[in-house]
Amino acid sequence: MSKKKLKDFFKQSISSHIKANSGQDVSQATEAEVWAALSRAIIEHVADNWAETKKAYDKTRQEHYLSAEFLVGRSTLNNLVNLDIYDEAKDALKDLGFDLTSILEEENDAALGNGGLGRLAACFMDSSATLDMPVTGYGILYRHGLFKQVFDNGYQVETPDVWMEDDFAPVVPHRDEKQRIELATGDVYAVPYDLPITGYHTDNVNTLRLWKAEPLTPFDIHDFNAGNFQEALEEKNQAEDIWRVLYPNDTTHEGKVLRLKQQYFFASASVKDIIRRHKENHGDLRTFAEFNSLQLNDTHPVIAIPELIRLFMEEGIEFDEASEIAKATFAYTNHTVLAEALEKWDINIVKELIPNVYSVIEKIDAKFRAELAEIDAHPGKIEYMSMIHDGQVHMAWLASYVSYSINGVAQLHTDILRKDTLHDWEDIYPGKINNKTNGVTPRRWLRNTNPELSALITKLLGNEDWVKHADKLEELLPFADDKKVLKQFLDVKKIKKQQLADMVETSLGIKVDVDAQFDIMIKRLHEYKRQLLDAFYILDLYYRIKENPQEDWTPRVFFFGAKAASGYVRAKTIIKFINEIAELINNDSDVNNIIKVVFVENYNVSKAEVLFPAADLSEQISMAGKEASGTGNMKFMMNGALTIGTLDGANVEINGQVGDENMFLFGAKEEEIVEILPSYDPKVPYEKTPGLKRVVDTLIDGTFSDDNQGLFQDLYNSLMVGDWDQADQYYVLGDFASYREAKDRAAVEFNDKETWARKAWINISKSGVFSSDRTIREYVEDIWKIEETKI
Ligand code: 8GP
Repeated sequence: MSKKKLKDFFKQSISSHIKANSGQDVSQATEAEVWAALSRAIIEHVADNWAETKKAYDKTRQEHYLSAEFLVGRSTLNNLVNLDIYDEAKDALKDLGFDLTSILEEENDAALGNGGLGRLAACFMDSSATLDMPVTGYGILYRHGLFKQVFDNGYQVETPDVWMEDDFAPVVPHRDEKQRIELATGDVYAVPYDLPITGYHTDNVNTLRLWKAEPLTPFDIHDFNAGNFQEALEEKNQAEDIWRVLYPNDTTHEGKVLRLKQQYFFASASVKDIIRRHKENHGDLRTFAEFNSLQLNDTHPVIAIPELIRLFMEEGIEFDEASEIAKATFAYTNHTVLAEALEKWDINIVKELIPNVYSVIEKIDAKFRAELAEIDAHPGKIEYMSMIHDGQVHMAWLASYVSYSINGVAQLHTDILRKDTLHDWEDIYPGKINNKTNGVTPRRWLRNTNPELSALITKLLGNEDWVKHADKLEELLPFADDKKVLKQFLDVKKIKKQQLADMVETSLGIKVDVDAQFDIMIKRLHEYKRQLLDAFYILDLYYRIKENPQEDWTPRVFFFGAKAASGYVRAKTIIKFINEIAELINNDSDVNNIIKVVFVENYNVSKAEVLFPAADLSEQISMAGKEASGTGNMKFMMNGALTIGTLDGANVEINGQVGDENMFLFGAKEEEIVEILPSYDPKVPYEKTPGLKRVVDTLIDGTFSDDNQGLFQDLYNSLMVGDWDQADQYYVLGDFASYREAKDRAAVEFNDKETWARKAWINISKSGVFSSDRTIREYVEDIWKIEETKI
């Protein structure tokens, strides 16, 4: 289509969508209505290709990516750039009297995820579409996402995230493909809503299929007519609870049941949908594994395994054959070695909610035990590894047994899975565990969030090929010695810092100096990630500045963004502690012209898109061995920030790319931690490290107030009281001295702008390997065995 035709198409389409939806002329429309109409126009624009892509994929072997989370964020800008129709849409809107940039601001983040695992799934969708790979995502359309975080007197308060009203314009329902889901508490329908996933400069349009639960009958008319209005709606409310929020608090029994219900709901709906498509296209169920592979993104969708077997048995296939098909179908990704994240369900909960599925799990368990007995495995080992023991169903073990592939998400993490978390599986099934180091999409995380840097890169490389072939970024390396280029890079960085500064001033009323070093820590709040280590550093720096105001301090702004799980009290206490420190520092005129602390409220994808490009220093400071990979570390690197980090997760691989001299490494290594912890006494660093005692004591000496709730005392105790496996489990005090040295050095080095820019530039040049296109190619070749299917 010519440019002119495209523009006319958008004008016409947007106007008629507005008319159809509101009965009004476009000139009367609100910006939100225009955004919705633009979303529908994009769907109209891709509709034929989308249908054709589905048809093409149904003829071939395909991958189905099951995930409880897809942290998509906004889609519109991404779609306009991918489809190469940005300018035409912009001109069309201009003619209609609207400004595209402000229309795009109307889009709420699709809040369908929580953290790394969810954002990874979204990057994988983008890369699969871009590479024309037959991959479909399956998840839940959470009505209110995770939660919206607000700060009240520095405390995190969770409120519902009203990100979608009754309707969300970018998704399309397919009521004709709804599935009935069998639950002991009452059956429900799963209705699919499809989000088109466009790829960069390709005609293929992939699908993210999100399920919504509906009651079988909208309300009970007899109850209603009898005046029992509450009862009349009970079934409807129960169904709506299923898709109400992501990760409902599971500290109560009801919460646990609801979580399992959600998992079964979307796993069952997805498996039924995949079986339906297979039957329609290939007829014979016995060829299922030839044409389909299902990737289980962590343990949340693992209940799909017994469900698939159960459905095959309903179709007349014997258990043994059905389970062999399952073994050739499923692959499992592990995202964490933290014990609490390897899900287990009380047998009674599973038995009561999905009895028919439970009896299949029992069969799988018996088969596994028999297979292990056959090879003379030690009985104790069999007991430990079996899916059902200790009154619980062990989802990670179920996944590890049945899946044909188990993968970790960075080399170090995979090594730990092999030697530790899953070492029994490694012994019995050597070769099953493999590594797929994570990646991030350079479309969203560089091209679209940092158009200024992208323009510079494109100018230097002569074309935009790098957006699809990120390895080409390496050709930027020679410019590391080009002073003019480094100057241009610093100019871009300043623009991005100004944009963040503006956002912070508007939303929080805090003014920050864009010449200061922007030091940013954005990720979920967890003790192992050690936001507390950063907080202690900042507080110690504050006291040092107070004592020595005349010293030549580098101006710095410390940014945080993090949500804590609603039931994770200690994580919430750390948020309060950081907010207290921010209050103290930002209001102290002795220091607030040198340092400031900004805790960005309700950190989400859209805010991340402003934060990553503005960073000078990227905080990746988890206790070694705990962070499976990290993906924020890659986004920072791509945008020219230097990493301060431990040798953990993918930091190890970043270090492999840029070398020690282009990042700030500190802290105990994983193999050292293993040695140190058994005899570790946190009181030693507490007493010996200059400045440390003073900052740790602020938790109990009244410097800060938690309104007498004992929260800070508990945090203090977690560091200082108990044996080695209790006190300071995450080695915060142990690594403090080394962290302080590294961070002080990063502050001093920042003053040499050109050397700093050179290092940042090397980071950008070396970041290509962390494109999720590379990761997806590895999944495709080693696990999925699917082929490029271009329409
Ligand atoms: C995260 C890991 O913590 C992170 O290191 C990794 O980069 C990311 O997964 C993608 O692989 N893990 C999770 O998000 C996670 O375990 N979430 C569960 C709580 C749901």
